[in-house]
Amino acid sequence: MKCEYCEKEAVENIYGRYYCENHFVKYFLGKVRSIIDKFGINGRIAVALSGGKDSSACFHSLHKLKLDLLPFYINLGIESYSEICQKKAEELCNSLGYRLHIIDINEYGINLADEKKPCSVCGTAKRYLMNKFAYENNCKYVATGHNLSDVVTFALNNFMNANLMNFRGNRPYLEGKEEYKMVAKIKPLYWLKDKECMLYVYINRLRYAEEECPHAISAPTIQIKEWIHEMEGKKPGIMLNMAKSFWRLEEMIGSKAKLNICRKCGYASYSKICKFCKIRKR
Ligand code: Q46
Ligand code: ZN
Ligand code: ZN
Repeated sequence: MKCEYCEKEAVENIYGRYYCENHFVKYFLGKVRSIIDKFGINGRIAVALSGGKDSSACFHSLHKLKLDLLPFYINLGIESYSEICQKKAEELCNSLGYRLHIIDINEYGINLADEKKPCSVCGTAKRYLMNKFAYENNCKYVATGHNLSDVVTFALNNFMNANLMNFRGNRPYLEGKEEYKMVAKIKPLYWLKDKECMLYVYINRLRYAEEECPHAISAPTIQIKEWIHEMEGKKPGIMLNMAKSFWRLEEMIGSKAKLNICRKCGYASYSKICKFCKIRKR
């Protein structure tokens, strides 16, 4: 099949349109640009690198769009996995001319191997440390590599568990709150599926870790993601519509939770002591 926009062979079919490598990359960057423009992103962005394909695609696309970036990596101290991922993130940064900033979770007294629910602790620690790093380094935003598949999976998982309190954070842009030391969050890959991120890293020959976190096997979201991809295969566009619906729902629900300042660390918290400080105390 030929590309819709030139004579070259197509490599991808997106919602019924065929794209060659060049035009696919243009499509991809156009989707990232649409998020940047819609929310008027202008200023330094701390980019969270995990060593995986999505954050690598996120960082590379923002670099291509010539934004002001500060890449960082959170070493979770998970056996050899964390070391491999750090190495890949460092290689990617070196190849693009950046220095990677490293944050070591063990320095905060957290050891995921000792935790009964490592993913829950890991999620809290990552959110906290990302924001702290961005805030302390005068960044206006934190960018993460969450893509369309992740956003829909996350929202569906909460929906299926009647967890409407956590039914937030699905939007591509979450405003910051200076008085709570909260930096704005952006998801530049919001409109792009897993498979498209994979194709982007492949075409651009980006370095990324193919290894999975050993704790990922027990995550219930893996099955949900497989299921939505199967549905998407049968009915292309269904994921896009779900993301739009969840976005609207989130706006309608709003957030009634009252924000405080953690008495221990001075960052935002929904109780007197933030979740991160509670984990550290434990
Ligand atoms: S939450 Fe769980 Fe992931 Fe953390 S412990 Fe590994 S699988 S890395 S996104
Ligand atoms: Zn083309
Ligand atoms: Zn705290």
